Amino acid sequence: MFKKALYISLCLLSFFRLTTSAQFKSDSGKYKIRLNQVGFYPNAPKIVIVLTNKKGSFSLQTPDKKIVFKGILKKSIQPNFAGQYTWIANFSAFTKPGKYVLNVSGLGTSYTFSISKNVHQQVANASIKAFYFMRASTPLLEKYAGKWHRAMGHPDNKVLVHASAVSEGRPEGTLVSSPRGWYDAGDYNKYIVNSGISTYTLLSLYEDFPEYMKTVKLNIPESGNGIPDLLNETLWNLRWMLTMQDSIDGGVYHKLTNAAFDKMEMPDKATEPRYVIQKSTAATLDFTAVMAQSARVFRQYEVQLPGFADSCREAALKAWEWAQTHPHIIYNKYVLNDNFSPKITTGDYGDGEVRDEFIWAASELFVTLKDIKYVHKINVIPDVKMPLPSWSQVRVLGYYTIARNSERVAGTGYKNIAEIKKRIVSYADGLIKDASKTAYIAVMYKKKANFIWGSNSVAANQGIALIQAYKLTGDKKYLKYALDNLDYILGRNGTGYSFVTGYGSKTPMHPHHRPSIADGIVDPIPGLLAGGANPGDEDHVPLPSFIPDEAYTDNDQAYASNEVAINWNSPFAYLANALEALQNNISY
Ligand code: G3I
Ligand code: 9MR
Repeated sequence: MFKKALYISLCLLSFFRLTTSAQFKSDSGKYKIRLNQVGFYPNAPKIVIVLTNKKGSFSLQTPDKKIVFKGILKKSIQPNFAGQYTWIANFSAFTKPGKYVLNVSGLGTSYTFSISKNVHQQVANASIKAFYFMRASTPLLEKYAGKWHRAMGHPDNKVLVHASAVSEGRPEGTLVSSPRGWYDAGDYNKYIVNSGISTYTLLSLYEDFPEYMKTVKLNIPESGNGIPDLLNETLWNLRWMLTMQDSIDGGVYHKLTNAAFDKMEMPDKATEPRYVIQKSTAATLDFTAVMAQSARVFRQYEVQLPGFADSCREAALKAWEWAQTHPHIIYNKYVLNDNFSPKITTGDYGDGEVRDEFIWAASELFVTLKDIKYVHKINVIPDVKMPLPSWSQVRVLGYYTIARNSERVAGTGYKNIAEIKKRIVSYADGLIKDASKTAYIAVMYKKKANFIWGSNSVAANQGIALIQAYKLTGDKKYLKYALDNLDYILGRNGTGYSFVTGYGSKTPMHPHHRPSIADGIVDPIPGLLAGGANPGDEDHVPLPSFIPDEAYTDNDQAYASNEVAINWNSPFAYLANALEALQNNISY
């Protein structure tokens, strides 16, 4: 009842809010002019959304107020989710590099932004470097981490086997060593299911753009060792994932966590006992997929990493065998906590439907081993659906793998390759249909249902789908739509925030991220993508609006809209880096 009253009053509030916002009251231009706060490529589209209710003109100006371009605002074809039309400033035809502001007559002036080549390079690099900041079991040294250097947290070399995880040779309380890995998110726990899609997405960035990714230098401890830094960073998590497999039976623990979430303290202060918890089919299959992919990717680095690709292949095969004999072991916290102690209340990543995990794992094994038996065993195309990838929905990850490696498997006789490619392209066609009619000219704006917990990863994963379609067809139109979603994340959205810490003029300062909260440093750790607008309000922190695309608050308690997570940063890293790599192919 209370929530409903709150909802109605917040809706009313947001209706009258076109002219005011506490968050931006100092300058209405900065609040009402919604743009990619980082900037634009010289020859790419340059679209800015203006929140006003009347027609008017705009000008592009240098910081010293010299007008370099003039235009007329155009009304959006569709209203936004609050029912209001937006006005569009399009200055794509202006291509001269420099620093600029956009002025809208009667409204004010935007933040300063750049037009330049490589305009997203820094934020793209930071989106990968962010994973270094998420490393468990190592100190972050000042020469790599700057002012965010910190002591080692979570050595994880004495982890307890939880009662839910006992097996032959590993009774309850057995100590296992499971160091390294990335912290999942704002919490300090490590979850195989979420590591699966996150690691895959970074490895896919390498598989799709190897030459570009070889040029990306991140200043991490391994830099300069002959392996691209993206892969170096990914190895930190892969080596942890390998320890999560029970070497006797091949099954993989669902997660390595405390019994309960830590306090808001630095990693080295968080010393509660850690457990490996219950093997699950989803974790074991996600592990299979990532290890099969790793075996393929790291085969090229045999000299630097002797035996690593073989270890990954063996681990993948053993995990796959376990999943054949345990095809439906589901992680369910209620069942687990009814039967075992201590009770485990950390993140679930529970997924009751594992058919998609079988498809993904089989696809990776098929491509790596060039052995058709894996995809013949299961129904790879069970229906017409093309669900957007997320931690719980991984089917299409397998399709991407088959499509991007179609030459590698050409000789296997597999009949579905053309069909899989066709589906990816028609899925992308569905995404872009009418996207330019939306109030913010972006695929992300087509459906209210996109605004869920981690909505920014929806925008980024849509971007990946569009880039896959570009790679399959060579049609540059898909890149423009992918760039729209990048613009969305970097500020052309209903909140006016660039959602990446440290990149843009108005960025999250209070993410739900324990080190950023506890380190006493004003600036949060850079390069982290906040979850984004989510009217679900599962954390019950008051939101400024329940309109789907406005439902965001920069509050460190707001884990449903302002947490950070590896499975959100990784598709963002893919999107930002892929567009950097492809920038010369984007034109307005
Ligand atoms: O998919 C449904 C959608 O169909 C429905 O319309 C919508 C309406 O509520 O809900 C959608 O599901 C939501 C799902 O997130 C979307 O991904 C669930 O309600 C929501 O509970 C679920 O939240 C998950 C959350 O954990 C709670 O379990 C997030 O996906 C997941 O990213 C998040 O992960 C946490 C870890 O548990 C712990 N570490 C931090 C991490 C990030 O917050
Ligand atoms: O910090 C936790 C975050 O990582 C999770 O996404 C979130 C939902 O599971 O839970 C957070 O922890 C909160 C817990 O659920 C309830 N008590 C307060 C904790 C910190 O805000």
